[in-house]
Amino acid sequence: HVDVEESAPTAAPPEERPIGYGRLKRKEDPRFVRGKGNYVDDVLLPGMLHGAVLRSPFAHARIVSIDTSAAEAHPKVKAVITGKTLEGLGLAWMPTLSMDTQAVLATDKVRFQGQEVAFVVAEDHYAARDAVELIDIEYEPLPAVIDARRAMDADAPVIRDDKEGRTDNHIFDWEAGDPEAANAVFERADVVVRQEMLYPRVHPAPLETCGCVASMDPVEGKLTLWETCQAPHAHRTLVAMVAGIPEQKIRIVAPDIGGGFGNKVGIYPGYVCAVVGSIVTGKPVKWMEDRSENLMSTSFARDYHMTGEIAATRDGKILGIRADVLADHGAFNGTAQPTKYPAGFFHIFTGSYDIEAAHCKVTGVYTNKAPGGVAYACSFRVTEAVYLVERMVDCLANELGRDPAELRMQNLLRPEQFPYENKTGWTYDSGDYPTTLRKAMDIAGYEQLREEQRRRRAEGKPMGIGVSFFTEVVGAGARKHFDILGLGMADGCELRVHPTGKAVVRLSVQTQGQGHETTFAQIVAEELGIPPEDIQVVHGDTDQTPFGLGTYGSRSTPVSGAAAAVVARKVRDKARLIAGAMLEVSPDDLDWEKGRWFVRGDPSAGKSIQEIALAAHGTLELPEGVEGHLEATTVYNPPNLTFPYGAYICVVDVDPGTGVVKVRRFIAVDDCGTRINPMIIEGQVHGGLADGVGMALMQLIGFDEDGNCLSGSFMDYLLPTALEVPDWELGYTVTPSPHHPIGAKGIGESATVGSPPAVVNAVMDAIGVRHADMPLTPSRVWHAMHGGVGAP
Ligand code: MCN
Ligand code: CUN
Repeated sequence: HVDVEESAPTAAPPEERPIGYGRLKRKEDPRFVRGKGNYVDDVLLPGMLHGAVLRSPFAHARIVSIDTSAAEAHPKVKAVITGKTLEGLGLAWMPTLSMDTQAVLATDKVRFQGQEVAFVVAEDHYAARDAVELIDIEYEPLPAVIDARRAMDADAPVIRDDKEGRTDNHIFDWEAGDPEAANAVFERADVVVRQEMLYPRVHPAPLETCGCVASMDPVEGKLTLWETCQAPHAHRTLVAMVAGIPEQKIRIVAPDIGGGFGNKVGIYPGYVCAVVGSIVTGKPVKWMEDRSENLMSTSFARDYHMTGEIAATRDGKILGIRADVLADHGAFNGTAQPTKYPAGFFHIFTGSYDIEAAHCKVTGVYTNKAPGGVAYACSFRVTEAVYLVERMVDCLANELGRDPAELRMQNLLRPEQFPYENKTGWTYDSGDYPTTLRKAMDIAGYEQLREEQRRRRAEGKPMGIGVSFFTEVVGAGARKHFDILGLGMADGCELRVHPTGKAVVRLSVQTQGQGHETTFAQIVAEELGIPPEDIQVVHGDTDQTPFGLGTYGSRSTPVSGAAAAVVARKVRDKARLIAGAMLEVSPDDLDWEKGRWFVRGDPSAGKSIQEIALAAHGTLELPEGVEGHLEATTVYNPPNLTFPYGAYICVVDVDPGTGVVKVRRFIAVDDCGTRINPMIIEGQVHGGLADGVGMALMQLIGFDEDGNCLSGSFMDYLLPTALEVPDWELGYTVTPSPHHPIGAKGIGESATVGSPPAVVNAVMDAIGVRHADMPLTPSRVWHAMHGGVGAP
């Protein structure tokens, strides 16, 4: 049954009417709530062995010797794999998503604490762990580079001396915008505000850690790899290239995924080791990391040291923005981003404002920390960009003594400026920013809140109101401009309507909790009039789905969602030809209404899509040029990205005695164009807002000066719970994307991107300080209030 919630806004004007039954309950949830999900760790194969990784205790050390004899003598151990073993197979190093190299198992040096050094395969998980302890390694510790700002010092130890001729820790310099134009506006500006800020290292921390089951069939030579993975097809191609296994003999299966948040985009050494373990032992090998391994060694996020500058006239017109960034990429440059853009999409840092000039410069460096980067619902570094510009606008408001909402209203792009070409090369597709900000202010009761704040201040109770307005850029391709390791970011889709009128749609993207099994059925349902429960969504298995680059950067709806709409329209066009033959009229004389073709002027003479499907598979004489059956395929290559946006307002109370921040209210008005399933959208926004509160107030992957990771468990790396977050107050506006077939933009990362600056702006507003860095823990807030760290 189609379960439409009472509150579905069915009376809304057409452009606001959700797609394909709106608030449909998630088709995937019955199996999750009944404990019937099938995660990688649920995969059990006959004779399966278990792997465990030995990791480096040092951040930087030379490996003097490795003695595996005691581990090999363990009665349950089947294989011990070291860097030496892999060297023999040409697999000691693998390419990263940024075209760098990463050690699979260390051979020469370890370069971060937690780096993979050896891999044990044993009969059970416990034996594998025990045997890891039996491996004896002699290390010669080296000085470590932990602070990125020291990475380019003349006396800094060279981390990547594995690369020929390397004498420093520099990775890249990259810039966007026009430096001369920016200089010119900064010179004639009345006011220039400059602020340094750190977006600290954080971690996506999905509830399910990373892992895989590798099964090499020695007879067929076929590798099946069950993986926690956001991009199965890209992984298959990579595995083929790295391991030299022919691509048609590789099957990647991403079963149910317990959260990805960017953590499951890349390939980790454990996956490669499990594959090698299976080849060596002739048995399937499972490897699943634990929580500490996940936090310490897999893809982190952010770690951007930023200096922002904003130039304005005295009456508050923003003229230009500049940014100078030092990017800490850890020991191997493993960030996931399109090849052309080493700093991801950071150059959207001009935000939502009508400015004259902009320039940004980003330098990437190696440090002795875990590799990865970009991950954690970031839309390829849009998180950092939005944080920078939204903090800078507040710094400007502070300098000018202006209300931050009013200052934003003055500078926001106006609806008639769209499509808007910004100063760093993006073309914003559509937007009505002032309406969205106004709506957020109305829901918040902004004027009354300011009143209340004045009252409370008089009583010595610090209360803060933080505003942020963000523009995101999601939905890469086009393939010409956006690729990962040379693979263009376009996505295939296949749709078959079976004889009984039930359909199967096959996607190249991969849900990790976003609800694709529901929303993609809704897209097809909207286009064909087949009810969503009659449409099966297949994804996450390279043997069953068309090629495409997977789910990250909130690209599923903008790219794969578009492919689903296009393929459904192809099927509808074919159905028209068949309906013409069935009704013995010209297809040109047929009109479509949801679910059926009928004769123009005679609505009673028509054929439903189900009747047409049966006829397409039956004995009907099909018209010239029409093949039997009812199916289609497509590859969607987007003409532009989509630019969702939103206005967020956060209200906090700060305890003046302890510095504890209480987020009292949070208002979020998002615009993701046409809304497919409002309930799922709200869920995405709720999750992202919680992430934002977490990053702003409590999350940090920290290190001591020797490079020991101080955040290796959930005792130290804090995830916000229901106690730390308020009841979210959501609103929305709808500005469809003009180039997307159904007008939808992405939503999966909007709230994570937009909310941290709202929280930080609120805390700064409460305590009357210009800037303090995240996470705003009680001690940091207290010190900021009392003129310590972070005071202006
Ligand atoms: N949607 C909709 N209407 C729109 C836009 C989206 O109904 N106009 C629906 C989509 O159909 C989809 C969901 O909202 O079911 C998210 O869609 P989209 O914005 O296209 O994002 P993706 O599906 O590509 O998801 C990726 C994004 C990313 S990159 C991270 S990181 C993140 C996020 O999604 N990871 C998540 N949200 C997550 N949510 C969960 N539960 N788990 C994760 O790992
Ligand atoms: Cu940056 S995390 Mo999401 O794009 O997979």
